[in-house]
Amino acid sequence: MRVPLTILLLSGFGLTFQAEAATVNYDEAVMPSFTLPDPLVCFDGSPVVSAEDWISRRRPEVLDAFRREVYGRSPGAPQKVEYRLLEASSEVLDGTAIRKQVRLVVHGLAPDRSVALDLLLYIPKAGGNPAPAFVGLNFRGNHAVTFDPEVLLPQPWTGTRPNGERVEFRPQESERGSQASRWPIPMILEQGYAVGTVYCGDIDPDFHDGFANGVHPLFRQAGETERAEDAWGTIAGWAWGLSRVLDYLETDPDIDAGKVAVIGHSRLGKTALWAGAEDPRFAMVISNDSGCGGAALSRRRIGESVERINTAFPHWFCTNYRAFNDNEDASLVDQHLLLALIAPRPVYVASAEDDKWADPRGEFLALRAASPVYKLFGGDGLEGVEAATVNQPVAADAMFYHLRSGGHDITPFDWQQYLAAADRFLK
Ligand code: GTR
Repeated sequence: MRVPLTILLLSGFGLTFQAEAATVNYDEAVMPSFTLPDPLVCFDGSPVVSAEDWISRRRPEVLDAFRREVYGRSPGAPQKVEYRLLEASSEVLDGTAIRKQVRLVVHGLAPDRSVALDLLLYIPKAGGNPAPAFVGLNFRGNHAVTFDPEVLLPQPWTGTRPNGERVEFRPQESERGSQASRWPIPMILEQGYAVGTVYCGDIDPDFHDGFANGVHPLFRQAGETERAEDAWGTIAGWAWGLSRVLDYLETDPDIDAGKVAVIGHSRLGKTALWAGAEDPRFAMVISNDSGCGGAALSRRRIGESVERINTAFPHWFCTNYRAFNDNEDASLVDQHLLLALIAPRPVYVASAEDDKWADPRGEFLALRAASPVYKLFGGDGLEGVEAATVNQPVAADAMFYHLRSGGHDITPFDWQQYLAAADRFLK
């Protein structure tokens, strides 16, 4: 049974807050009232009057607030990365495309520490090189995004949860192609785009282990024992990994690195948004069903809440984010400001009708609330749009949204819309 949030808050006992933590609200009628931080008012109360003002004063402070309060602070580009071509073929997909599998060996502060990110890249032959590209992380290994038998299995890993429980990832041949419906590679190539992907677990395995594995230990200072409250979490680690992929793409003559869209579904959609906010080299940013901590407004507390996400996934965000458990109004930011950080680059937010956990309406409203920033740059905003009709994309210059019928997934329908939007900016 759902207990309206207001009743729980009015009853005013400590215990009720615990009860509230176990409650998920999907009803706007009992949503708490809130005021979103104004994109065009600086934290000191001064107005933002121009695009230059946004770039020089407001954007840096908003970006810094997201680093401090939400995702944590990532290191800069690593000092040393090696690129190793593991495999390549110019005769894939009936000779229409090139495949490359490149290992990015990323070194940390200590010379003996590194992690290996295996990038799977398909490049269309038609249309002339260099090609614009889509880049995103995948959930289960590069071999899962395609039935292509030449795609290498990811490296296995093992780890330990704080309670001592062992976690293992042993990639299986039988999983080849198991996520292929999410990656319509022939369709993307036919439309003239390259597509690149890395298994997210190459960057940081997705479980809570106190940041013992993945990229985080690479940048731990010698003797450092305590993690800072604003130290980068796993989503920031994944986003940082996407920037390393872009570093590589800048060296690949087959790719137009100035025309790379970063894309992600769900937790990897949160990641795509943060990658796009942190790294302005991404020319377009696409969030598919990213929900809480992604495109959805946190203050609505519809579906997954900040408290729920911090409890279920304590490794995704920085420790400071927990201060906003059931206390969203105390944050300097909300997720519309994350979308605003992408301006004036094209941003695409997509939701699915039945994906209530991700709060589709909250995703739409966040995008709409980023409009004033896009308008500063001379674009149109979505302010006039009340709601999206199912399966009918809406756009205002560089801002795109659709609400697909169906559930939490990324489908060929979603990709068709992303490709059409990309055609307007990346061709
Ligand atoms: C859910 C999580 C969501 C979303 C999703 C996914 O369990 O609550 O925030 O990230 O996983 O990544 O599929």
